Amino acid sequence: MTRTVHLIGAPMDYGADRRGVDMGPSAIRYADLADELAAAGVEAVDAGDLLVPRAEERDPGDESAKFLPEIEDLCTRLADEVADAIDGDRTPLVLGGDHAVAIGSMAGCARDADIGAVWFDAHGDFNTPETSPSGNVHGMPLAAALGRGDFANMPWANAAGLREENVVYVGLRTLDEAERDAIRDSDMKAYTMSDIDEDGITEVVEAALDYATDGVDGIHVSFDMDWLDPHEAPGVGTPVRGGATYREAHAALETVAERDRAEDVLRSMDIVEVNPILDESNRTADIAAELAASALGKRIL
Ligand code: HAR
Ligand code: MN
Ligand code: MN
Ligand code: MN
Repeated sequence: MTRTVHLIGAPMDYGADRRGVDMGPSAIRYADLADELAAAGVEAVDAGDLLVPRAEERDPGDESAKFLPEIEDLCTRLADEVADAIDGDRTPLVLGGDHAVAIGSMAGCARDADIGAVWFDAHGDFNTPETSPSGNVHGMPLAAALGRGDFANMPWANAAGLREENVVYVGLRTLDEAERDAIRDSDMKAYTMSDIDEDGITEVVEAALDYATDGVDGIHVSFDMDWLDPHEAPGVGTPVRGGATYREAHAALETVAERDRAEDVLRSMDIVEVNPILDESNRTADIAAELAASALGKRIL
């Protein structure tokens, strides 16, 4: 049966310091996303963008987690739409926006199911309002989903069926100190860039998928474009050198697609942190569109 992809734009930048990621959904659509998805053999239904009031009209509020009420509002709506799409046998593909949108994606994905998550990111995104050095919520989505720290009292942010032992990082390369300790003490699995150097991307992603899919109904794939090396994908707000190559990124998501073909594991996905203002000729958005297609089954031959 042909897969139906339910596209949702989440043009939100409340979670990041630098403006611009709110233009991510437009840039990714402009990068021929529809053609890429057609080439992947899926049917795509574009549900348009969620409405997001401009950050300038709002007060950042509490410095320890800026714009949290605004993020709650957006993520609550996003979670409902993701859950409804999955109910209707569609695969939500959320276009960010900063990574805080993943709080909504995961809450929706995990509403009536046990899920795992595969987190492609330079960063750990495991700060809490207590540990965050910046107060930027895009550095916190996994802690929010798992109900860590202050997030324990925020049911809207928690992904009910997300099991910590099924959360896997791929290609980490920078962590804040408290974040590192929290990840070490957790039941999550973390593969760093060094693991990719040693074992190769395909082996690492295969192992990540084994963890993420173990005993659950399906997985959410969260893809932060800053996982790629900044030479490949310059249009991101918080670049970190030493990232994945273009080929590694495709190989990673082709490996996800292959597992999905065999075991039907992919419930939802988001692609986040594309910042067109910092990009070169929409290159990062272009790659984002291509990577979505790889994850959803596009093959060369
Ligand atoms: N760890 C830092 C913080 O919490 C930086 C967060 C980074 N940004 C992201 N997340 N793009 O993946 O402030
Ligand atoms: Mn991130
Ligand atoms: Mn990141
Ligand atoms: Mn292209």
